[in-house]
Amino acid sequence: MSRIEAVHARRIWDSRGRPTVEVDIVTEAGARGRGIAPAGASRGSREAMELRDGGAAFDGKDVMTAIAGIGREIAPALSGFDVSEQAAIDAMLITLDGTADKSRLGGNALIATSLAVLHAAAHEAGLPLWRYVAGDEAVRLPLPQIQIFGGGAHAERRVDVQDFMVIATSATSFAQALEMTAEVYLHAGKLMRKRGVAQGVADEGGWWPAFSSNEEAMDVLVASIEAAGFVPGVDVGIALDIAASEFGKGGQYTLGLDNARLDTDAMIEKLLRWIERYPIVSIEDPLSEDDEAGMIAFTRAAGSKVQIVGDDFLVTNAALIEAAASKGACNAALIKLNQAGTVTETLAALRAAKAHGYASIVSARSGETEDVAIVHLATGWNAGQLKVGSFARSERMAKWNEGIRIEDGGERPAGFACASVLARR
Ligand code: 2PG
Ligand code: MG
Repeated sequence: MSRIEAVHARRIWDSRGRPTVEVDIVTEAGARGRGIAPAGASRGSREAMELRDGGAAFDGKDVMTAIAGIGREIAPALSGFDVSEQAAIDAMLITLDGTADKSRLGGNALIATSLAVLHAAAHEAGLPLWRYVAGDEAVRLPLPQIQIFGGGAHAERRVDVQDFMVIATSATSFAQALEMTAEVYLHAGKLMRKRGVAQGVADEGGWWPAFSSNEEAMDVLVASIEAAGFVPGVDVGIALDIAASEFGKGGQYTLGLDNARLDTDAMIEKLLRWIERYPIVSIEDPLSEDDEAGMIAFTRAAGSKVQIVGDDFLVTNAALIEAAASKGACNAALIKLNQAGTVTETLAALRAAKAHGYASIVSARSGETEDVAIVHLATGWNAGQLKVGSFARSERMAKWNEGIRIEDGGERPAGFACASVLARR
């Protein structure tokens, strides 16, 4: 493969209308790659730091400093590297930044650059991204987790739980999983209008949930699955992202809707009652990022029944995943590129998850763009599962639709990751 010849960064806008970083790379052979940084709203405190300008403009969220850093430092440092040397390039980026949390050049600058390099390499190889990263490995399209209601930080805390999602557990193809979810999403909207609680959509395209309790949301979700003609828990299961770090700290959880203040044990009791009552197959961040003891206790109590996913708790960090595995906290890891900050570190986290028998779910952020790289990576890295938000709004649909194209394309993956990929132990 050939060397990197040109690097150019610009400011574009994400799905919330906020500035973000885009990087274009051109190789000597003329191959092109483009990387775009997504942005989270409910962020783990140990994630790679975004570099934002501060000040009055765009609520302090401008990224011109990050973009200047790419032009001034990253572009010259990249010249001379062969575009296929992803690991060496990422190691150089980490050293160049020089901070533990990537705060000097910015995790947003680094991930956009790292992804642009990967795309350019795939382009130069003449392969779709998923096939390029898969190499000779037989890989499968991921099982989707799709949001029906958005809550928490994505809907002004209208309900405590952040993501009420479904997983089409009886689907035998990616396209069929989407068809089934489309019916559930449609019927959920109808049921909400009938109850007079329809208020548009939240940040990731899920219905904005004007419910009076978290349980009401799950009751309506079960009714929506039935109205769509499916058997809850057989054809379609519920996946929740509690995003508990948003309302819990130091072993205390404040649930606004239920008007309750719970300690770790009471929070676990509540979640276990939900698991008994509803067809839940996966729960993400059930306890806050600082509640390791709670996470271990909950995994012990529920890990044989449901998938327990660490997001803020594991922040796509191989060392944190290894430490959690040694203590029995969680049985699955969410994998977000911008939490890690480079492609190589993201892949290391995914490999650590697999090595410890954890399931892995490649995930988008609440602030997204038209970029569809994560669908290719979830497929090519054989992650097993994919979460990109709801079944509406084009920054989400672009990704689901790309999965359909991969499944339908000439050079197909070996199949579809069915419900057996869901972790239980
Ligand atoms: C999450 C994501 C996606 P955010 O918590 O898993 O739902 O949200 O990007 O805001 O962290
Ligand atoms: Mg989460």
